[in-house]
Amino acid sequence: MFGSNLQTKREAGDALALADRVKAGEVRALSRVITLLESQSPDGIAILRLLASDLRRAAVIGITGYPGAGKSTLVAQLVAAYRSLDMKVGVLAVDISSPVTGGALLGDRIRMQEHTLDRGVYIRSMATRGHHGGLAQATSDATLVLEAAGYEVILIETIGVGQNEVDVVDVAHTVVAVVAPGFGDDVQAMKAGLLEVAPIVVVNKGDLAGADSTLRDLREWYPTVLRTVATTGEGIPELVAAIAEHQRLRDLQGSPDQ
Ligand SMILES: Nc1nc2c(ncn2[C@@H]2O[C@H](COP(=O)(O)OP(=O)(O)OP(=O)(O)O)[C@@H](O)[C@H]2O)c(=O)[nH]1
Ligand SMILES: [Mg+2]
Repeated sequence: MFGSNLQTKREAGDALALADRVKAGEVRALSRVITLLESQSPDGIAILRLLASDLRRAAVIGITGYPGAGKSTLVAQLVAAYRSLDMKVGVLAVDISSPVTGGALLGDRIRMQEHTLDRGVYIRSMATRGHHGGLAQATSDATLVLEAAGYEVILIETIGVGQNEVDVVDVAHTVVAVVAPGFGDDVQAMKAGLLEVAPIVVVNKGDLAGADSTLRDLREWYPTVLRTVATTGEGIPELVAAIAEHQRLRDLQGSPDQ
């Protein structure tokens, strides 16, 4: 019995040490804690409790939309934009292995590569292992860990099909729905789901034919519809401004959940 008490004490000490390292912004510690939380380990949950007492306020932004719409490219641009404002940025890429575009994880890595040497940027793929609900929990937990580690902006990329869109809405303060021109029926389907919950709609690939008619169509339905070209950065300052405006209004309303 004495032995088990000692072990419990040591474990508590380990948890405390790990929590302190996260608070100090140590990347290896925060990666370790996110991994613990992904596997729903009791240690991870204990550490999360220690961190929760010391939260700073990060802007949590969900970037969601159909496979291949340009979400990762857009996220890389947003990372650059927030870094130029000298903010520490965390990226959580959820459900990145889309069956449609295939090998997207590698693609994400390549597009994000320019940021991986930047100490002010943390990029993490979240493993979902197929169970719905676990995704929301692990992503929400990881967001808290990043917040405790001093990240000021947290971008969550997720594919907005099926139930996932509900997940990102639960976690993010601002959701940006990304569509690309020529998605036709998909855009119609999104109107009934994703677009309804996203205060900001982005028509990315604004350089492609059909962008104008997609913009016109969506502007009849939604107040904030922006055109971007993620590959060149066109429209990114306007998107950053729209996100800031949404967060400002949200803060004014004093949303009860954060
Ligand atoms: N022409 C054009 N191509 C773009 C634009 N943005 C992204 N792309 C291209 O579209 C492809 C998909 O981009 P991603 O950023 O991987 O799209 P994604 O939505 O993250 O894809 P998944 O993660 O697989 O859902 C890539 O080949 C990009 O280079 C754009 O504004 N214009
Ligand atoms: Mg992607």
